[in-house]
Amino acid sequence: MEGVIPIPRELATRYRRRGYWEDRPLGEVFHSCFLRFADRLAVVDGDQRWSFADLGGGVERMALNLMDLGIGPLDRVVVQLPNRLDFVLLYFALQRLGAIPLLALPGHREHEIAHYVSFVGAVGYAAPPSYPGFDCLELAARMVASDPTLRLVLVAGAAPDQPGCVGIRDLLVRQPTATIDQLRRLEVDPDEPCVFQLSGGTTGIPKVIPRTHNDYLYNSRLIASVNDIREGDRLLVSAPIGHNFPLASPGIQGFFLHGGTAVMCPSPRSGVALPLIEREGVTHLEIVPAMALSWLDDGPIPAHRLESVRVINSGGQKFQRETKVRIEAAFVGAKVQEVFGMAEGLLMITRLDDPPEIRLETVGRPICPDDEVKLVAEDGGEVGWGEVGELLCRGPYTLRGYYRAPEVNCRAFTNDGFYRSGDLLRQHPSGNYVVEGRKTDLVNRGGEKISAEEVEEMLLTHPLVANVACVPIPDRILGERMCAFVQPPSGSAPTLDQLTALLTARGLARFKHPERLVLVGELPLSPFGKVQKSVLARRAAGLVRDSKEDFPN
Ligand code: AMP
Ligand code: DBH
Repeated sequence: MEGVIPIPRELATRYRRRGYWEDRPLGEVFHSCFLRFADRLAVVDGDQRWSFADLGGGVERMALNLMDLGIGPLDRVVVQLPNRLDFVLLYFALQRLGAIPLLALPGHREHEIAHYVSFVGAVGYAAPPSYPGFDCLELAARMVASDPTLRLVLVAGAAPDQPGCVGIRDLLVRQPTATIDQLRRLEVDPDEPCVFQLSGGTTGIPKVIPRTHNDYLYNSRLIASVNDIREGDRLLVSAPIGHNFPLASPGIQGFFLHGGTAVMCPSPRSGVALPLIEREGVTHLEIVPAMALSWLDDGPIPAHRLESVRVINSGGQKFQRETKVRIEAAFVGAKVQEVFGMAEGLLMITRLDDPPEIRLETVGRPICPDDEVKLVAEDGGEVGWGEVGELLCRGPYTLRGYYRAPEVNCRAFTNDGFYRSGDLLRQHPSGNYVVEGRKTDLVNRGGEKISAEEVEEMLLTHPLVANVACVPIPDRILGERMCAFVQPPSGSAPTLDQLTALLTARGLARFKHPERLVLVGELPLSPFGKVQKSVLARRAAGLVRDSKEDFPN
């Protein structure tokens, strides 16, 4: 497909020979999976409980009806659905057709959605009628009127009376004219994209990541193989379902490959998630640190019966060791298994049988022997063992370029096709990796570079800090100083002196101490749930502009 950079032939041949790439379209693989596990429970969504047989039937009916609506191989559909059964049905129906869902998140708004629709030339947009403060149907109507390619609006629930709108559930009820034979005859090339994922992007609009059938299936098989998924296991889908983590790493794809159940959780709040874990006997969680911290702060977790949980996959952002220890204490019998993942591809993961110290301290290591990982210094040369460097990666499920982004790609990839992640890692004596921060997550205080994460990690141990993010605040003399945005636990708040006392007691160099404290009710989170430092950095800059005096020394 134009705009997609393929993996070079000699590597592709190797990945096929070694069995990583199966050359089967995702839709076909999951179709067999639904047949194979027919009697097992596939999806729980509120009171609805669908077996794999139900799901397989629903997906097929939906695919046929979408075919009637003119959707076929390589057609793009922007999908912005919440964690409900509708997503699962539509996602796998689009896979059956070889169409390409672009997975937007519920938190995206007109700015992003309208851009994605035109950028990828989408023919369809799938959404609920609205999200809080955002009328999806109204935007859809405007986009249909102005966008030359967009012609189909798929609405969660029943169809509203609006041109071009079809209810997603109507696609289960209608009698299709397309036949299963026609569906089987569709030509779906497993080297073409099966989904467009989005990069987290801290600046600008997230970039579009093409993932092929071959690489995306392998991604899920690979990580599911070390996730201890047993018959009858249940995954709580609490982060936005279209994101690479809950969708594919291992997520619902990995669970379905093993005949496991996906329990749809409509909100990551503890008041919703914990009772659902108890009611459904959930065995696996996939959480981001902000979620864990808010559950711990809401406490008391032991009030619920949560002993069904065995594996807590955490990822997305640095998960502090202390938080892992606290969350394991709250979920008695469960182990935190960290995933260092990216929608761009590479996955590292701790192994459940790694010694506890290594499991708590590191983000694991790659799984595939052909994941090529390098840590490099500024000059591009590899750093010495144990030293911190930028993570570059390449492999059978890592992208070679963002979709239609030649200029970005020149910067984001090396000449030999390694993705420059911007993450700073070092290798632990065990061979696992430790995340030290991001290249851009530094405060430059008069030339001294301070890693924000190093300071945050210490501050998080203070009892009056529920969550924290440190960002640069502009300074006339030093260029930048560090400003700590602290979310205190309910009912009390720390002072800067108290925090400084902790850092002094822990022996942290004086120049690394934050020099300004801002208390916030909640840290701003990205649509996926990561703390958005770019928003805080802008706020910090605003604080300086607004103050009459120079920033105090
Ligand atoms: P994205 O490009 O939005 O998929 O985000 C991927 C990025 O999230 C990685 O490059 C890391 O910066 C960050 N990330 C993901 N998992 C972890 C983790 N377990 N620990 C620290 N950072 C992580
Ligand atoms: O942050 C991520 O993008 C991420 C985190 C954990 C991810 O893509 C994943 C696991 O697959």
